[in-house]
Amino acid sequence: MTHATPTTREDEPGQKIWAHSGDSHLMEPDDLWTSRLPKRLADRAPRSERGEKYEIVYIDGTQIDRQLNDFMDAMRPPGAKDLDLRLQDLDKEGIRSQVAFPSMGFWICNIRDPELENAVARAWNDWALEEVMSRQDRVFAPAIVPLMDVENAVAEVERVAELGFQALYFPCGISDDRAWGLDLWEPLWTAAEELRLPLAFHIGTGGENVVYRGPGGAVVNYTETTYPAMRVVTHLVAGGALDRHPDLKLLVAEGGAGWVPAIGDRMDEAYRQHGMFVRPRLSRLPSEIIRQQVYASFQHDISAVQVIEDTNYDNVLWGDDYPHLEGTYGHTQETLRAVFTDVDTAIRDRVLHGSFEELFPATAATAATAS
Ligand code: MZD
Ligand code: MN
Repeated sequence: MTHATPTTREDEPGQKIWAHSGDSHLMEPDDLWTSRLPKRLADRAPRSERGEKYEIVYIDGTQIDRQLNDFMDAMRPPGAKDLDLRLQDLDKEGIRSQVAFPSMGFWICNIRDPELENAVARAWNDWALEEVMSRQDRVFAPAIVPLMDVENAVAEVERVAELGFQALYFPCGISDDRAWGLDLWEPLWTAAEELRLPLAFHIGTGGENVVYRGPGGAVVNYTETTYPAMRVVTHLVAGGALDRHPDLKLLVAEGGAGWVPAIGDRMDEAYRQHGMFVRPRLSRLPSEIIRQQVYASFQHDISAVQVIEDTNYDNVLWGDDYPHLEGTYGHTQETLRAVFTDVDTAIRDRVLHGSFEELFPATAATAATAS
């Protein structure tokens, strides 16, 4: 099932604005791992239990997340767990394609046993391929990479590239001894660049999500999830990984985009004013590497679009964050009209189609043939 995106970008008033989504989510079935893994592993895979007030997520016997029930219940559009209903939701909201991140799969990076991590990650990738991607051409998932053993990570990256995956999912949070800028990841970046697989980091992963319970907690906690995303960009740019791999692209999903050119300026200032301490030296300024290789997605932020004109940073993607509460389900068209009112058509095209199709060229092909 495919749908025509408007041939002219100038939408008549009231005509639907079509967009790709650079940040959506799959909601995994409860039996994803129990139906695919031997019992000795399935019993330790991510599972959630609903208590009086909280939904608790356990991995390998330990609690790794706790969400207020009514918060989790609020994230339930009709298509959350039903692919056919999801495609109907996409048509209603005006979404052409979605790169759909994990939900429960986000917790795999918390697993500390390499065998369990590898089995759970591979099972998630097989499920996404068989149950979602092979059934239609508008929703595709970034593959989960088992991170505990880099050689094994490279093997899974090569396997999923062969299977047709178009991106790799990474958690923003990581322990200091395995920080993303360290050379230990070099084989992984080499493989991802050679296989043209963008690194798709998503906020709110790899660490605690509720870090403060005082006044303003919900707003503080939400904003706090942006900071590890900034750290990913600074480490992969200043550490030289993106400079060494100029064809490697980095997407930071759901962290907003207005801060990206600003962090480029901060890094340029450090690179110049603290030049005597800078290691490694880079072949380009940090802000140039960011402009050429770093992409970011937002849902509602006005600043994400405003910065494009003023800073010439345009690797900005819009995302529906479907079916999560922070997304635009139910008010996508109103959001797109509000965000893009009086915005240059070329900039709107870039944010709603161009950046996405640059990151995921295969979708450009299907979008072009949409009839
Ligand atoms: C993937 C992460 C995003 C976040 C965390 C929230 C607001 C709160 O009673 P208490 O101890 O829970 O504290 C009360 C308080 C109101 C302070 C606290 O509950 O802040 N609640 C909701 O959990 N905020 C920061 S936002 O982490 C990035 C965005 C919201 C959805 C999010 C939590 C999703 C993500 C991401 O890893 C997950 C997942 C499967 O879907 C949701 C939940 C779970 C975590
Ligand atoms: Mn998201």
